[in-house]
Amino acid sequence: MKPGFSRRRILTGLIAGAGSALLAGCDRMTQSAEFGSVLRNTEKLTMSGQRLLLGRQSLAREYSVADLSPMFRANGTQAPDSAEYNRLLEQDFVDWRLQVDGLVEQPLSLALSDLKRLPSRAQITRHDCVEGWSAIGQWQGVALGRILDLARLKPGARYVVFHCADELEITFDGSGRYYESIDLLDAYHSQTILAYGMNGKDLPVAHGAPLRLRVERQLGYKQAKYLMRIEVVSAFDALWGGRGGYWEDRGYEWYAGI
Ligand SMILES: Nc1nc2c(c(=O)[nH]1)N[C@H]1C(S)=C(S)[C@@H](COP(=O)(O)O)O[C@H]1N2
Ligand SMILES: [Mo]
Repeated sequence: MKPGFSRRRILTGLIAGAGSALLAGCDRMTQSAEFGSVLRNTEKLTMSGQRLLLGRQSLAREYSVADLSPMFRANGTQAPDSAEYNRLLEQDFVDWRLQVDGLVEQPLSLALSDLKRLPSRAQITRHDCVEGWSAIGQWQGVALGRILDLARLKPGARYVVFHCADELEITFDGSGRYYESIDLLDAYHSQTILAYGMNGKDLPVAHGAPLRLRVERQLGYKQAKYLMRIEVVSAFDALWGGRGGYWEDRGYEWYAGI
């Protein structure tokens, strides 16, 4: 018996229990070439299961101002120590640009003021770190989907990679560069934003200034801070450790659903 068999049965059970709208989505999924490999991996089963049960675009819970945590801990890098980042910070990020490239028709180079001119969204959500702490904060920014639409995805686009300014501990791959990636479903989720504001102020350095990702249905390490470049790719195995993120390359799961 192939190892995927029992998982397949579980998933079949999920499909049988789901409504007809979900079934339409499942049918499309079954037809896709990747379906077999999706089933081979428990982590991806979690992803499929979450999306089948909760719906592909279900929202993370949003809170009210009264729920804001009085103290929102900063974690990981709290100030990138590169000369380049410090120069940008000293000038209040006027020279900072977000590069958008890869599998796009129109590569972009966006100033913070460009991003702030676009329609924005504010959301109060709970951040859950894998280390076991949570905090509720308000985030304001522009929908990632809007930026991708401006850049116009090319056929073959599947993942969005976030390249950050900071380096953590340099290990096996000769780099400690922080990076992350998400798929297009999460990229176009309505709560997935590039945030330049936190709790009504500019995003503080400790929390990722000038721009960070908020992808609300996943754990803290997916919320890449200090964004410099967004790259659209068809696969991420050629990047750094090949697993799609700094912590993923060090053993954490790529899909960190909560
Ligand atoms: N660039 C970068 N992004 C990062 C990290 C980091 O070290 N560098 N740490 C991650 C982790 S593990 C968590 S829990 C959150 C912490 O976000 P906060 O500092 O705003 O609390 O950022 C995530 N994004
Ligand atoms: Mo974390």
